[in-house]
Amino acid sequence: MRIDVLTLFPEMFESVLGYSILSRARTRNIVDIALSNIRDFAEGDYRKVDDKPYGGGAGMVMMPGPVFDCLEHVRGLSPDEGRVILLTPQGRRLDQPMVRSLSAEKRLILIAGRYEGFDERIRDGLGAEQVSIGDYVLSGGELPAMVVIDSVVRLLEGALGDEDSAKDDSFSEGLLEYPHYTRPEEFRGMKVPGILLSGNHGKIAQWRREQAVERTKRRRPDLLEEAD
Ligand code: 6GU
Repeated sequence: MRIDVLTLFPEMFESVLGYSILSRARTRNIVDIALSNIRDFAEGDYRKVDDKPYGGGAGMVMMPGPVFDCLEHVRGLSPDEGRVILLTPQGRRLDQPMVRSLSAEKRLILIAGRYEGFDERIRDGLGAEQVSIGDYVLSGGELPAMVVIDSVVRLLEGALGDEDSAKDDSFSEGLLEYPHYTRPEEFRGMKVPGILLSGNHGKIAQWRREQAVERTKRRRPDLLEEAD
């Protein structure tokens, strides 16, 4: 998969992309992530990318020109059309089914914005899907773009080792994940459930399923209504 990111702060991505699963997926060529700086497409000595809102009001608005020009340039970097996603709190809320659908694409183009908002012509004219990562406000689209990248890349073939398969993850079947334990068998008076030490794989699978359902019922009853 190829992922292009359009941002005013490419440096913000370096640390997240440089560790663990994402770093390994990049070195194994499972994903190619390219960062483009929207400011490189701004005009004038000051390379201005934002301006005051028409009609007045607080804050600055992201100008359409640099974003359109940057996207046009980025489109030409690869022959694949790609699914274009604008990160905004006004978008459709990201969930695991959406992550799965994004992970099936050959190319994603993510646009992260800053300031009080985008000029509305960015939403209208870019043909981008609008995606939010939840009902709260962040200072920009960079962290949401990193959330999309992380959640998508870990589903790509070969991104996780065999031992840490994604199929049992929380939400993978619309349920929260069952509880995990490792050594020691007893820690500060808290014991590992006996069933996990029994060696009975059928019973263990059944117990984990029950725990997942029970935990989802208690913590996220909203998920159970949609689960298989
Ligand atoms: Cl995609 N952007 C910003 N600025 N805030 C958010 C968000 C996106 N998703 C949730 N909050």
